Amino acid sequence: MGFFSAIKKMFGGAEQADATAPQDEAAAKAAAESGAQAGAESIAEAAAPDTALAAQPLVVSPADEALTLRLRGAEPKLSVWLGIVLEGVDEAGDLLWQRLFFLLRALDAPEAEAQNFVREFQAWLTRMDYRQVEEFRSELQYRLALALDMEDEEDERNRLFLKISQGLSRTREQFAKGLDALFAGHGELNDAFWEELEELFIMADLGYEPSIELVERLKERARKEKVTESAKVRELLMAEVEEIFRAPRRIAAVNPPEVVLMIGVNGVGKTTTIAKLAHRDRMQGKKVMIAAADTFRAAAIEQLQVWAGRVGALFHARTAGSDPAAVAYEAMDRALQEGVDVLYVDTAGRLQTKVNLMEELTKIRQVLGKKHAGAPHRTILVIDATTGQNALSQTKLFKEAAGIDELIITKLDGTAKGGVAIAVAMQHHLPITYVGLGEVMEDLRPFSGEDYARALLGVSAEA
Ligand SMILES: Nc1nc2c(ncn2[C@@H]2O[C@H](COP(=O)(O)OP(=O)(O)OP(=O)(O)O)[C@@H](O)[C@H]2O)c(=O)[nH]1
Ligand SMILES: [Mg+2]
Repeated sequence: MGFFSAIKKMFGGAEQADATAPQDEAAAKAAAESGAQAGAESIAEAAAPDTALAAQPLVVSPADEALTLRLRGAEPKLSVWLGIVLEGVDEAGDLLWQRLFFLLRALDAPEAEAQNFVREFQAWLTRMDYRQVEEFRSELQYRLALALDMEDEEDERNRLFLKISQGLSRTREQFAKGLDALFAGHGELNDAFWEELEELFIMADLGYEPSIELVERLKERARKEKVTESAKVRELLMAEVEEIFRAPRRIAAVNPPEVVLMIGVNGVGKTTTIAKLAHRDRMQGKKVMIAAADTFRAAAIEQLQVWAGRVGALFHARTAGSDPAAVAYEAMDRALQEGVDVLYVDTAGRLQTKVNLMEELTKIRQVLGKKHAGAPHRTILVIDATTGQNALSQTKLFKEAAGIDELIITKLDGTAKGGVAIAVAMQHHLPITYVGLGEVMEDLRPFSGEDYARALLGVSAEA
């Protein structure tokens, strides 16, 4: 999508906005007017009567005009715009829908997409039973950022940094404090300093070998950059951690449907992470299918079905106890026939039957690839940060048996073991693509090594 260029044009630099304003406004108005009529019928049949959207007739009232002027004069940030349109709106209702349409139109969103966005948001509010703006404002902003493709913008990046920073607060507390004490206790770099640093890494759950390796890398960096004071090591560490997370680029091109295989031991968050990823895709207008190739428990299949329903994804399953590879095969077939953009395949995570589990994964991979060349395009290992060192052996095991393209680290919120991300990335040279920072949809966020390094070391965000 990418409406951001349009947004910048409309609300951005004053001179430019003035020069382009008349055309933009006229075009937006014309688009909104023609869309409002076309949209009215589809809404009438799709929405329940009590939540029917009033397709706005776009009579420019003085209030709308005032709102337009304020948006134009505002700092070009989604949070600021949202703040303006939500002024005086305390709960879900006609005024909220009206204002949301206003914002989406002002941001040049095609009418059908605006209608769809509001309708889906209403359905979500009903399901969650939320009424007060306070309860859903954050989710609303998250959805807008995804739908408008604004996640890379400064505003969202700051929000993300804040989230990572909050999530890592317990890890940081332990780590940054230790670093401060270490720097205070040593002026010049010497063996005692490096030994203490190594201990600190081990305590932050980096693991024995990775800790030794990291200290070696820092020594090398200090030598190259001719650093002799301990106080400078914080900067070296920041640069090194960023470097560790700089994973080699992979070919992103896929022949649709893109197939994502989710693997990991039980309880790490595979199923909820699929739901969160599917939600992101749906917000970006993709057609998604989720396959329940975890056929171990009936409850697991039901859990996935509920999630698929919530995020608006197609769902494919068989009864509990069925062959997981057969489920994957059928889902692949359906995904191809129904023109799905992304197919997520959930798998079971029992490690106690290690050999079987790995054989099962191999079989799933084979049937997917047989039906659709190149599939699975992404095999994602989900690891739970709270398991600490265990994450390292899990990664090794799955890498050898099934192959891994990406890592997602969940439950970074509230753990003091966040250092494990560094250890895994360093030992296995795998990209971390997302991190889980809580249980709700917006808590799955793209991973940024730079933000992670800053958050861990207690350095504030830079744009
Ligand atoms: N705090 C927190 N909880 C999370 C996060 N991700 C997942 N969870 C929770 O972890 C629990 C297990 O998640 P599931 O998605 O069922 O895990 P799974 O890997 O599918 O588990 P099995 O199907 O049993 O193998 C759920 O209660 C989730 O809400 C996260 O990032 N933070
Ligand atoms: Mg599961």
